Amino acid sequence: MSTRNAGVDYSNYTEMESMTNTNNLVLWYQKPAEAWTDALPLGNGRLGAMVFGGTQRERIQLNEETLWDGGPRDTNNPKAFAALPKVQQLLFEDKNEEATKLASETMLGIPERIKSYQSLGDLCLELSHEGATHYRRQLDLNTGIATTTYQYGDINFTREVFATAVDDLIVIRIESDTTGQIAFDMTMTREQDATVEAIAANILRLDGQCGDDGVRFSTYLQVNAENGTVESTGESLSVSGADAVTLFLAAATSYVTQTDTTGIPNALCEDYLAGIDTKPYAAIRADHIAEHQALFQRVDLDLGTTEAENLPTDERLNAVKAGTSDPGLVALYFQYGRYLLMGSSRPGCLPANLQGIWNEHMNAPWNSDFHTNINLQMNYWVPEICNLPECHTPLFDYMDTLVEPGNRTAHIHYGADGWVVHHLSDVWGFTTPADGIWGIWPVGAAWLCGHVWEHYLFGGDKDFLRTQGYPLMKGAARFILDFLVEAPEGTPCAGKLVTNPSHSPENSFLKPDGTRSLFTYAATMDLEIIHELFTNCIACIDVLDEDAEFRAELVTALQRLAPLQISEKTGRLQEWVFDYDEPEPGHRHMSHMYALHPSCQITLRGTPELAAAAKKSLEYRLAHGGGHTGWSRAWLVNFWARLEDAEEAYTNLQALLAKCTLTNLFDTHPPFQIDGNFGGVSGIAEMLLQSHAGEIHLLPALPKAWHTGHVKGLRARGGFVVDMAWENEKLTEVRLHSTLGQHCTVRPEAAAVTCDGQPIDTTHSDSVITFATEAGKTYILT
Ligand code: FUC
Repeated sequence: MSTRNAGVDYSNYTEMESMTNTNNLVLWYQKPAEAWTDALPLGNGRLGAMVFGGTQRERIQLNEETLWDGGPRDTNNPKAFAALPKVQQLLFEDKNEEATKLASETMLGIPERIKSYQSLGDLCLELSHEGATHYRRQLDLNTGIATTTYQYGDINFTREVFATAVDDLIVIRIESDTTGQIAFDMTMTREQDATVEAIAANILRLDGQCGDDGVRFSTYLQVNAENGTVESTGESLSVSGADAVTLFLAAATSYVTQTDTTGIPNALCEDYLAGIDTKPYAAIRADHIAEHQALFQRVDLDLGTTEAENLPTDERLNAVKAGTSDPGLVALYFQYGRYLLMGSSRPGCLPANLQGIWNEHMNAPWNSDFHTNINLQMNYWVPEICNLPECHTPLFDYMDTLVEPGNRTAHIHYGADGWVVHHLSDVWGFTTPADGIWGIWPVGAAWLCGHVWEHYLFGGDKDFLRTQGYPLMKGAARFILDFLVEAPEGTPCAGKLVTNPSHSPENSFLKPDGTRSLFTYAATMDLEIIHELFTNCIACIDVLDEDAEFRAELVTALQRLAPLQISEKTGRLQEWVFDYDEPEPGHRHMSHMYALHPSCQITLRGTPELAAAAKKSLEYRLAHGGGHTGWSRAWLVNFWARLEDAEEAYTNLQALLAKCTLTNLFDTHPPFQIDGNFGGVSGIAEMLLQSHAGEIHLLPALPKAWHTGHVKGLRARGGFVVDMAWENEKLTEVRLHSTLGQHCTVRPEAAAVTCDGQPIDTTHSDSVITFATEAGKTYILT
């Protein structure tokens, strides 16, 4: 006997879901995923899942963010400090090759490689619905639910999967429109280091340990069937004759902190599952949606629509690859990036790594680690402007964990106080130089500290600054103060303070004698990062009104820091201390342009000559094939947005979609690397709103393709939330909500400002308008 519409009543939340449920918030496809990068990602910050949506066999690949190979170890090189003066001398004497040799032998971490973040394993459902029709799978960004629907025989099946942060589980629900028709087998697998067994008629457990003494981990799969039966057969479970089935997946590892791996994975999983039997599926789902939407729905973006909107996502992407413009796909990509950050970086969790949280490998590309010479930072260009500031906090908590090991490395490698991080790290507190000579890049912590200050500029949280932010910044600055040395006579910046040793991340130069090197002193990016850090520290000290002595030390050092240089030969911003030729003029890193973005030492109106030089550098990079990796292309969008060149920004964004984006809209380096997604989102936001130069600039780089649209909920520095609409490239509506009561300067100049229906006093100059605001009030600009 069959009953149509069996299963739960969804009437409670259809209204909530339908609010913004357009095709520009849904990724959808007409066939199951074949490759892992076709599958759809789910995440709650701690757990990740990639849903393939198969009908014969469903694969859901799983991650738990702390499942890292390796363990805590002392990787400091005891020879480093003794070698430092000699290496510095050789570099100052222009003997780069000798310096490279000596530093390679003495200054790298022991060992110099870190271990990988690993997959937790796969959940496999053997559904045996071969030949299913009316197939569709989708990821609704507005609910954070992946849904697969199809018909098999004359029965309609629906499968929903989500990763709930409320119950900290991955939940899978299978329904059909006919009672008693759900039957499948299921198991869990892992390529290595794990065993699977049924520990109850409806519970399957996967247990394992990385290597002999690494992290222990566990995954529980609990199956609750409505009617029908569930049986265990050793390493798998079988359901038959059910009306609907809910699967709960709990996972945990023994990782507690860098030095504590005493967690008990089984007990943790049992805790996650405790009580779930008594919570109805509808309530679990509704709680998940409410929690998800509280973050996700803060920003609404409409860049205009085309007919492409009705196409499946892969076809839309293919159309863009073929050269068409699809503003709706850009809006989808933007919201997807916000969704990915929510999925991989929730408060209390680890930060988003090179793949966010989604990794199917045991030995992932670049170990799916935390690269700090652009990649980790790029991940965090999103949270402030895109209204997810709490998703920024995992980065700060992670930085806290690097302070102690970073102190030791500062001391052992450089005889310095404070904390240092080089170009990559892991969850075990790795702070020494890694991989090769390019790993001797001691400004990783200094760069990360820019995020701390940005978090304050956008949100104004002084407690954060006092208790967590400033101590991080001060420690990083302390290291740099100790590390800086005076450049000797005979060098281009004699008498100035410089870094030595130094790199312009991963890029090499040609010396006049024809030799090639990476290793130098005073690379431009170092000077820019340090300028930024010291300036921010001084501002921070002024806000907190403490540490006058340290402030004085910073002011003196800042005055003595070697300046940026414009090449006399080429007019470009110089990347190194000498005006070297470049063997790879299209190199993916564009480090010396850090001052243009993410920093704002170079601005169009504030430093026009440097901005012109940066533009030349950019054009030169691009003319030689720059932007060939996903993150590199994404950075270009941000640079052009800062230069207010809307069409160049747009061209590079199109290239990001066309050349560096996979079927599931993951960015590809290649291979998949999530930084490009986040860099792309940041670029889109920077095209619509900037606030780095002491003013809120509305639509600074709006391309013709987005001539009519609106955005709601972007954040600007100074504690403002911005809603605006435009038509034919002209603003038609602007609302600024002030959360901190700061003064506000807006470009372009508005004619008048009202608040609560009353006109507000304003001053006008140089195409900007300035007015005072009150916290909690909204201002309408006309
Ligand atoms: C940096 C880049 C590479 C890659 C790696 C993870 O080292 O130079 O292109 O993105 O990080």
